[in-house]
Amino acid sequence: MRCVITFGTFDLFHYGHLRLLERASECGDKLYVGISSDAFSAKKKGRLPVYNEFERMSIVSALSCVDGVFLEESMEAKRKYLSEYNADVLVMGCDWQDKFDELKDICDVIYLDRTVSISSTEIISRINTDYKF
Ligand code: C2G
Repeated sequence: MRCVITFGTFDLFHYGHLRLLERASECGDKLYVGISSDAFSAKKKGRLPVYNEFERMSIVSALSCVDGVFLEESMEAKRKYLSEYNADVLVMGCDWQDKFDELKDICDVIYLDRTVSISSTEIISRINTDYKF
């Protein structure tokens, strides 16, 4: 049973997130997703996500390609999570290219192409410019 893990904030869930998760699930038999906690997201992005951690976990865990979710509390805790799940593969988008290669001693590390011209930040700016009522 090949276990795949990926991590992310997955705020304002969008098509780029979906494509990443679907392709990650094709890298193995089970896919578990570490959802950044609100506190970790605020530290990483300098602001709280629009959707809180409960909402983001609920949305991602509802996807047919996802077998489970857990809270990701820090960037440094990856090795712990990967060991706890006995993960065979870590999959991340290429904006993280080479950033997690030090984990190659415990699992394969795959970086997938990002989906262009969509991001949570892009969605917020589109709303601010085109949907200001
Ligand atoms: N992603 C993508 N295409 C996009 C946007 C995001 O493929 N247009 C991918 C990212 O590369 C990442 C995943 O979707 O692998 C989640 O993206 P974010 O929610 O932005 O997550 P991030 O802030 O990169 O958090 O410990 C790692 C971090 O938790 C990753």
